[in-house]
Amino acid sequence: MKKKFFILAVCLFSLLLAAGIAGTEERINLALNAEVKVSTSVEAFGWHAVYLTNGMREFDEENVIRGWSSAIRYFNPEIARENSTQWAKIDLGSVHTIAEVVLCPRPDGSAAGNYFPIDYVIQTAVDPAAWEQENESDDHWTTVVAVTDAPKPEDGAPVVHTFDPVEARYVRVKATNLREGGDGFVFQLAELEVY
Ligand SMILES: [Ca+2]
Repeated sequence: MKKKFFILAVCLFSLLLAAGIAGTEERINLALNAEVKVSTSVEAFGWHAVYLTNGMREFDEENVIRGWSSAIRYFNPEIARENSTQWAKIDLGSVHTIAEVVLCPRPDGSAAGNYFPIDYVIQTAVDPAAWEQENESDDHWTTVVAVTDAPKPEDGAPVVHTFDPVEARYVRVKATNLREGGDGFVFQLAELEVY
């Protein structure tokens, strides 16, 4: 009886140890539920700025939770009919050392990858002035990733950007060349993650 108890205890301990090791390997998305500010936003049809950091890379079953979309032709033809600069920035809440930003395009069927930008930069900042600033200016921001001629991610798979570790509280994705579609020149992301 004592032996059985001992074996049981060893098994239980091993399980806890394994769970502990698995737990330490789990990466934490620092952007999860982070506050979001954007250049323009649809705020309808399942596209809301807050969905950029809601932890969902996929749309929900009813398509009412999608992600963030900049202005579309239906609501703002004066913006969407021309190629423009559109951005989203998030507040991590405190300064963290980060080295990776994941951009998740829309993942839905034949629309997967639509409105993923062609030219864009990923920028970081620690100065609250970067957060308060309402325009697209690069003041207060440091560019850590610059992409030109990005292919359309047809499979809707997340696009991972790694860079040398940097101290950051704020992260901005600024697109300077948008992909055109039926809704005009638009920037859409299902999710933004930071590690
Ligand atoms: Ca999302």
